[in-house]
Amino acid sequence: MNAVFAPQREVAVLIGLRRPHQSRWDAEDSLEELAQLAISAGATPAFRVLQERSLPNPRTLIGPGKAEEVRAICEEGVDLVIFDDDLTGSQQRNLEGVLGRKVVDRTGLILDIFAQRARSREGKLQVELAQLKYLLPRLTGHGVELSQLGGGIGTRGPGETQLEVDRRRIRRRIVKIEEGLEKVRRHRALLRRGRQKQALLTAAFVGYTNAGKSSLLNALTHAALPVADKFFATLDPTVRKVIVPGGRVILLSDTVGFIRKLPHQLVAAFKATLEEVRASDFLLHVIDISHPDWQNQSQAVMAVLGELGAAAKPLINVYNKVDKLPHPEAVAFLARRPRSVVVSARTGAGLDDLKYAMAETLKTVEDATAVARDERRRP
Ligand SMILES: Nc1nc2c(ncn2[C@@H]2O[C@H](COP(=O)(O)OP(=O)(O)OP(=O)(O)O)[C@@H](O)[C@H]2O)c(=O)[nH]1
Ligand SMILES: [Mg+2]
Repeated sequence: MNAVFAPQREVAVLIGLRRPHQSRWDAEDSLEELAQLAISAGATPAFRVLQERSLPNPRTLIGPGKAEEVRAICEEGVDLVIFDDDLTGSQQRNLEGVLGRKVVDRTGLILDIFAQRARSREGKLQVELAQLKYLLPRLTGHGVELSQLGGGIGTRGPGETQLEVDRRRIRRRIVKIEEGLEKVRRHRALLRRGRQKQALLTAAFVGYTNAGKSSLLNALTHAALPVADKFFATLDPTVRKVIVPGGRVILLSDTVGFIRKLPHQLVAAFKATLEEVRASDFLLHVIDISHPDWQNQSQAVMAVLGELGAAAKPLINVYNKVDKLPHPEAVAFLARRPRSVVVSARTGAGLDDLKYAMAETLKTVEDATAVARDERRRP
């Protein structure tokens, strides 16, 4: 690519709050993850600020002294200020006033990444829906306070009447998108019914973003799905066939990854996509065992599965990226846990074990279905 046309990466300062109950480690991990998100969105996280506070400041989240400190940092060529905590509409506006820079929060950042990645019509509609739902409560007019300031720079903007018009327009658009997505959902349900008629069982990959779900699907099925060392590389679901020991075919579906504090607007908007997870016969939970925070990541995934009503599904823990560990033997104990395999999508290690585990799970799923059927038939 010609460097002249390469888009300039925005320089960002990241800001986190550490609550008294939170360990420094926790707060720093969360800020580190925010940095990964910022990079995935195309920004350069150049500065980090962590403030210890028991209660967030209602006006600006961080205290006025800290805000002054951040304002000084902004002079160092910063374009963008990213908060790890969610901001209300008025906090965001107050902060933009104080700092003189664009301000976004974690949810806004994640929504931005999704908007950049969405390719399919369905993906784009879902992201737009989440963005509008995020925007709606944040659309507050300057109203009285600013009209008292007498106009001029910074006071121009939508007045209350314009805002009401905007709000109504947004609500209409939300209804329209929801109708469109309902059609997508019905179409997907039809496809699923077709698969059920052919008695094909399905397993869905779930896992933290960047855990290696798409890489594993590629390794198991010789597909060529895009993979990337970025958060949320995959948004649209894909289905591929795999043959497991015993000769049975399983349909594997890959989908969007999860993250801690996954915006609820996104979970709700991605209902059509995430239905693949809910409707699958069992789950393959991919865990990046080389990540220092894998246990918390795995818990975050289970929490989202709970939100989706899929926590009780049969599940295989797939501990991935074992090739990255300096002492792979140290995690051999994980493979001895029930329904757990240790693998590497990169080297292919453990993939046969994974296929065996799938064949076994398939048997238990079918047995359970047969029992349920017999019970229904019993007079
Ligand atoms: N060393 C190593 N790297 C891996 C392995 N599996 C995946 N990766 C790398 O991890 C990064 C993420 O892989 P993806 O397959 O895109 O992960 P994903 O879970 O699909 O991520 P999202 O779609 O973004 O949620 C890529 O850079 C992969 O090359 C592995 O077994 N070993
Ligand atoms: Mg992926």
